[in-house]
Amino acid sequence: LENDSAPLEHVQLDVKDCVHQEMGPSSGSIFLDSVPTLAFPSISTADFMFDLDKASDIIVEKVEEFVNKLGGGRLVLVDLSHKSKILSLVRAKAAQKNIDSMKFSTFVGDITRLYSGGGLRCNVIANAANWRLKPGGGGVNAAIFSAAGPDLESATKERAGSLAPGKALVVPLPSTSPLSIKEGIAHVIHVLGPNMNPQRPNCLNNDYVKGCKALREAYSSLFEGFASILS
Ligand code: AR6
Repeated sequence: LENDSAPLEHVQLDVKDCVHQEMGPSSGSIFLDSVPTLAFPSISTADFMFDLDKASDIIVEKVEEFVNKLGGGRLVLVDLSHKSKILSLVRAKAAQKNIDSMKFSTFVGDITRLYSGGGLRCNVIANAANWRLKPGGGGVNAAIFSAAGPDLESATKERAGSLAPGKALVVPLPSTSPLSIKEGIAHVIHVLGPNMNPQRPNCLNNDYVKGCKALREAYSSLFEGFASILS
């Protein structure tokens, strides 16, 4: 599952158990086709300027808490670049805690092209949303709304008009959406993380007591949302 060029100790697959080792859109990948998988970006750590070291602690803590409550479900943290600091931090900390790499791993790629661009099958993706649940604004939010087309905006609107920090909203993606057709995504889970960027609404002004609490809540809401889809 791991496609990063960094050391593979955390994500080493047991090759003898793998039918395919290569990943690509046409090869069908290893165990991926039937395993419910949530791909999620690191919430709050880019536009919202949350401290990466603190965020990586929280991601690993929450993954560890939920990974065994998800039955067969898997979690994959995604970022765009092989140089992603948050991916390196999380990989190192997950390895230290011996988190099962079949249940949690990291992946470098565009979250809107995981299957077509990277051969990774995910049926659920998370979005680092804004409080209005609106398209645009840059980052992963703009990418997901743009790739999903107007279907995502209308399906989101039907369920909620806004989101509070720390909360998540599960939205079933209409099968007419290009993200469903091309990538096999059935649900998008919007998550609003805490904001440390003074240029954005509800800035916490570096209050990391509040911020860490809200980020923990955000990941709990996200993983509970994924669990609710599985059950
Ligand atoms: N695929 C995978 N990961 C991505 C992609 C992508 N296409 N695009 C960005 N990332 P951010 P935030 C990574 O800024 O900090 C928006 O304007 C990125 O490298 O999208 O929670 C919303 O409207 C980083 O690791 O989210 C909100 O107002 C992670 O996704 C605000 O930004 C999150 O970066 C939310 O800010």
